[in-house]
Amino acid sequence: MAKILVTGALGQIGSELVAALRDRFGAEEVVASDIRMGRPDDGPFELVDCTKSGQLQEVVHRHGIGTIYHLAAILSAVAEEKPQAAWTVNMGGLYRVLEVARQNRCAVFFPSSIGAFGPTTPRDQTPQDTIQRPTTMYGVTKVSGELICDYYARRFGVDARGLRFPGLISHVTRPGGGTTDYAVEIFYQAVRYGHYTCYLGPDTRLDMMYMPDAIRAMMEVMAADAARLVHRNAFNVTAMNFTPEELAAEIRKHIPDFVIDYEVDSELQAIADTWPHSLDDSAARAEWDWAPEFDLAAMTADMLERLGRRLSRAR
Ligand code: NAD
Ligand code: AKB
Repeated sequence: MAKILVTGALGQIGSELVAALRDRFGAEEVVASDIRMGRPDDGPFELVDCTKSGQLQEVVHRHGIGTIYHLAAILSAVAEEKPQAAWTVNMGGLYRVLEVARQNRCAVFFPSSIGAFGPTTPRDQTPQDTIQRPTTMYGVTKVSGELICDYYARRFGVDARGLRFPGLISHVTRPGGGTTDYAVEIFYQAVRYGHYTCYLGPDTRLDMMYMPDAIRAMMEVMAADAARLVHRNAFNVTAMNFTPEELAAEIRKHIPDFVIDYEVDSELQAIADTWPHSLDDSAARAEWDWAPEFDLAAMTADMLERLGRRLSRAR
């Protein structure tokens, strides 16, 4: 089997995806890479800046790569602070990955986001195919990324597939500068201090997913029967949606004294206010049998149990 390359492998998703891929295919079959040096791991690691074609080419040739999970990116909150850098990394990186994939016949996974939608998109049960006029640089790069993946598939036969993820909640690696990060930070603060000050308003409803479902979704869409895929790319996927108030109420079922208060960050709130409340993921369900396992209650119980154990050991 040709090997797998993961870019941005030290991030929130990559740190768990690499472990899952190595469990499935073997440690030596999965090359983790990032622009920064990682912890010593149980398999190959390469320093790769995804905006540098030469570095990508060299690693793809040397390891005999057949599939690239392209996770390297700048997320929404940081992208609004540094829009030029976000364009360079998100679009420059993806373009180079697709070119290397075209030249070496690699398959590519590209993660899009609820950020690919905008204020004129229907916000409830957002359809798979709908208006996409995002007003953030992150969103602009995600829509452009979806389109260029479709183009490379149609024009050059690159097997590019992808998902539109909602906010992802996880306990292994802290998130890297997104608008939905509150839904992770709240758990660390709840376990440590029983208190969290939220930067989004109490009624901000956003779609979310627990990381085990996200990892499984990536691997399932890449393994899906191509003949069944009508969309191939940018599938809406979701598992739950909630507001900060609703998440706090769920946490209180486990930590009754937990307190949430609010200091709204107007810039992050403005981003969240342009994103969907809930996605319609029926295309993913119909075309490759997508089904999430974790709802709000199951995710909250698992997060608190795992973080509780880990943080108490660290004390
Ligand atoms: P992250 O910020 O945690 O990790 C991104 C990684 O990319 C970091 O380790 C960083 O060092 C690396 N990186 C940055 N610039 C690079 C470059 N030039 N070359 C190589 N590596 C570089 O992000 P994440 O949460 O793991 O997200 C991964 C992908 O999934 C991104 O495309 C993101 O937009 C998308 N996504 C994430 C979420 C989420 O909630 N985490 C939701 C929707 C979509
Ligand atoms: C972010 O908030 O930027 C990400 C995302 C939903 O794409 N978590």
